[in-house]
Amino acid sequence: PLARSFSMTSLSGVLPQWDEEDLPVDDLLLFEVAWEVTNKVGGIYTVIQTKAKITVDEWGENYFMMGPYYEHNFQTQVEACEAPLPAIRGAMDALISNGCQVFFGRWLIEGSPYVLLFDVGGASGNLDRWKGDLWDSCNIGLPSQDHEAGDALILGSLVAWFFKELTDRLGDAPNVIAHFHEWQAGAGLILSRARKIPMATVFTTHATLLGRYLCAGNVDFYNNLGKFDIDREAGERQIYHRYCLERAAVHCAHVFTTVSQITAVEAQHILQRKPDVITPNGLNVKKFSAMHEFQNMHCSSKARIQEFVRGHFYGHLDFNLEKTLYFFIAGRYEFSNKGADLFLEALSRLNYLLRVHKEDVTVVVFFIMPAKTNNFNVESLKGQAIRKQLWDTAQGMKEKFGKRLYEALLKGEIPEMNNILDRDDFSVMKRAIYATQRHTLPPVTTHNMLDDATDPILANVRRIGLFNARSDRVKIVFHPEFLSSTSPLLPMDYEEFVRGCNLGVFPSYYEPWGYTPGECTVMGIPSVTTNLSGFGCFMEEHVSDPAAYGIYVVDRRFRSAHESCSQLTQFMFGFCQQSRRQRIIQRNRTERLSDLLDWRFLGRFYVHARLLALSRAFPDKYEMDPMAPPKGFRYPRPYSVPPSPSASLHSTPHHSDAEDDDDEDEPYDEDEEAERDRMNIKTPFVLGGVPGGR
Ligand code: G6P
Ligand code: 1S3
Repeated sequence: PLARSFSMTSLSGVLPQWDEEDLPVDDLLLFEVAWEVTNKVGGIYTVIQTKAKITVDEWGENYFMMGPYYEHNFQTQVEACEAPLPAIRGAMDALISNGCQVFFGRWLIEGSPYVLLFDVGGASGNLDRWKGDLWDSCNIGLPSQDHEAGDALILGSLVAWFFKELTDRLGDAPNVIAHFHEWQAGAGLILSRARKIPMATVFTTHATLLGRYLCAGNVDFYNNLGKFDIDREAGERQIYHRYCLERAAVHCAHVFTTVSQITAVEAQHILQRKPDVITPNGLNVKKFSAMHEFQNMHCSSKARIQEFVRGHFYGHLDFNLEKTLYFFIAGRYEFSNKGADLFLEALSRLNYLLRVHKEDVTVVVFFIMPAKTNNFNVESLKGQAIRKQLWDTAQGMKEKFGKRLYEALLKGEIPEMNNILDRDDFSVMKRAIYATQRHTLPPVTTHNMLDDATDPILANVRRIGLFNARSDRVKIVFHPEFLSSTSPLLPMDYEEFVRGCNLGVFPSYYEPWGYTPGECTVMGIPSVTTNLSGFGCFMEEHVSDPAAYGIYVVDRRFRSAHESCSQLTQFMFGFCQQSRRQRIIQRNRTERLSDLLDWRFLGRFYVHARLLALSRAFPDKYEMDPMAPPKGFRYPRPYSVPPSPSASLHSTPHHSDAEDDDDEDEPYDEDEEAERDRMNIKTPFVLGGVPGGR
């Protein structure tokens, strides 16, 4: 019986209905194992955490996450409780009575999933014995100096032990599905399979170990995928044992999945197995009741970024903030893997183009990538202090002015405007203005960098000469620390900052998925991505004309570095030439793609993988046509975009001159267009692409 039926429909209506068979979840238990459960390290945490809600909606009390126990994480994120099933309690007790610590509770995130956490440190006394067990079962040896691999083995041994105890107690029903993420969880899968534990297994890789290493070096990775001697490459990088764990886990799993098409190609070569299913990463998308709420939020967040800019560029504010655009790149500081190299080169070209075309647009570009620092630098702090002082001076004058005006009005007089402020007031104001004089250029970085001379961003800024000179139309702010709402410089959290920007630029070279452009999309902020990132490939596959929706995909796979850089420059230059009204229209379109990135839509690929694993592990009980993955889908081109590119600027929300009115401030209500797109109706009247254009 399909006890708990699960609906993945009812999104925008554009996305297809899902008619795949539901899983009989009441007869099953689902476990997901990952090093990042309650333990934030990187992107896998985002996957696990955002997916929890829909998985709990589907599986209810039959869903459990497993990961390492850290006291601090447990105390701050987990509410301890007793496991609901006697078999789980029994399996836990078996481990506990042998001196291992296992903790159970509800993870306090949306969906409140159950978590089972294993104390890796407390079980480290068993490491040598468990290394022997691993060797006996699959001939993989771990060197003593690799503590991370050692910890992964301890977690894996505890997990496999737990599954043995559990399935012994459960007998034939309910059946267990165990889904393992990334190589750190791989040992649990290898040992479970070696011990023939009766359960359906799925393994998902979020990046291959060797792929990441090779790309970070100076290697033409994608053109040589089939040519690497992978064993030797892994050995030379001293990751042979980790690579063996990863590859063994991939081959042991009933179903192997990865997060994108591009990583599937990589996995096929580097791990020597073609993924059975692509499981793209989604987000837990929240819709506002008012459709344009996100536009208002852009406006208020942008105002806060403008405040920072007023301080940072004090004395150099000769550019119009109303015509200033904010671009940013953010993420872990992997200079070339995340495409910061290409971005800087393209910014240098953009600066040139804006100058020679005498554009009045200024672009302030933020690099939010953590590096080693010794706190904020004096010049940046001083900038904010001066801005604050000017603000306080203005407020003080406003008070005085208002009081005197009020007194005069009470007497029935119109005051003499020239006398309403006295000489002292003017002195105070002049002093405040003198304080804004500076003899240095506004700093490129906000912090004292420890590796200033060798830092790759700074070294490249020096090479291209983007020092925030008055004549530069592209200004650089390198913030080498993740953002925080308590910062004295830029007191905003990441989400608020993204909302206030105009364009996220993520020209990655190695990016199995890449959450950053997806996060921009669901907030209605356009972004640049590449066809070497999982997200970029996904958008190209599922959206006709992604650029019309504010997703610019740079071709880094089939073009030379120089050509990719030119393309990125053109995307950014084209973006700078849009009017405010066009940007508003484009943001509306971008935001409409969020349904596509919602777990309520993308969760179906996980369901498919689980069903496939069940049909392979228990073929007598579960049947499935292994050749029938969830149906493909393509988001239609916005109908308001004219069919011929001649009528419009390529890759912009195609427009007419008539609406190139920069002062046009009110958000263009695109509801009507959105509705037409939903209903697949052609726009009845289109003047230059925008319905109702004047
Ligand atoms: C939102 C607001 C508008 C504001 C605009 C700024 O759409 O609703 O009031 O003018 O943002 O857009 P911009 O692209 O110039 O940052
Ligand atoms: C990986 O994390 P990363 O930033 O090291 O996994 C993420 C989640 O699947 C993915 O978004 C990212 O591209 C990978 O690289």
